[in-house]
Amino acid sequence: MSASHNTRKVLAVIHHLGLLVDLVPVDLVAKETFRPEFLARNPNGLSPVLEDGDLTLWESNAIIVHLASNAANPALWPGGHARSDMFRWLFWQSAHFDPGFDVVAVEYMVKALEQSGPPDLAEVARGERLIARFAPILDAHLADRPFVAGSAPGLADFALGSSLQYQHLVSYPIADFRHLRRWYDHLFTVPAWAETEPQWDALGLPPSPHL
Ligand SMILES: N[C@@H](CCC(=O)N[C@@H](CS)C(=O)NCC(=O)O)C(=O)O
Repeated sequence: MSASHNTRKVLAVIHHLGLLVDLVPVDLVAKETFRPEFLARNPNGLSPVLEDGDLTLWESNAIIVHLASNAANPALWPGGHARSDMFRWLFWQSAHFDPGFDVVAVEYMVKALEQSGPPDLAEVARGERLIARFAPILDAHLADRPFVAGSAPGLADFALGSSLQYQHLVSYPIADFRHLRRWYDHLFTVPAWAETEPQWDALGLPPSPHL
């Protein structure tokens, strides 16, 4: 499975919906997303990309929305206010929740994998400030619910959970957020989440203690 957290959320949704897809792995460390054939599909040079008929779609949250909206699965594609609530968390994940975790993971994990130099501690501090600002909001939201939108896992859980996927490799400052940590542990009871855990050993990294 891909070690990219943005790709993992897409894989989890594919798995949860039972979709049949052809997976084309890209090696991020080898910078394969900057090859012409990849850039033709996503000029950002970022994974993942979905090709569905004549549609080529990038941005992981757009991809999971596309997949869920085309599948008749009310848990992943609710109606009315619940859909608006789901979109709120998806946009928030991308704009606010993910960047802090992403910065810290890049500085400590990606740079080590790429052998591209020591962590920039100013960047780490910036990422940690973002986590300190936004993680308490999700922690408080999860105080009285097992999943982000209630009793069943949905797109918001897969998206937000992806931001934490390196948490056994990178010491994120989340020790105080006990509801967040309980929710993330609980996400591993969802087969689509557990079974799309990256193969860390293939990257020479330790396995997740959640499995
Ligand atoms: N907002 C984009 C972010 C995609 C992204 O950052 N992908 C990472 C992997 S998790 C990537 O391809 N990184 C390669 C690079 O930065 O060179 C999305 O949600 O799809």
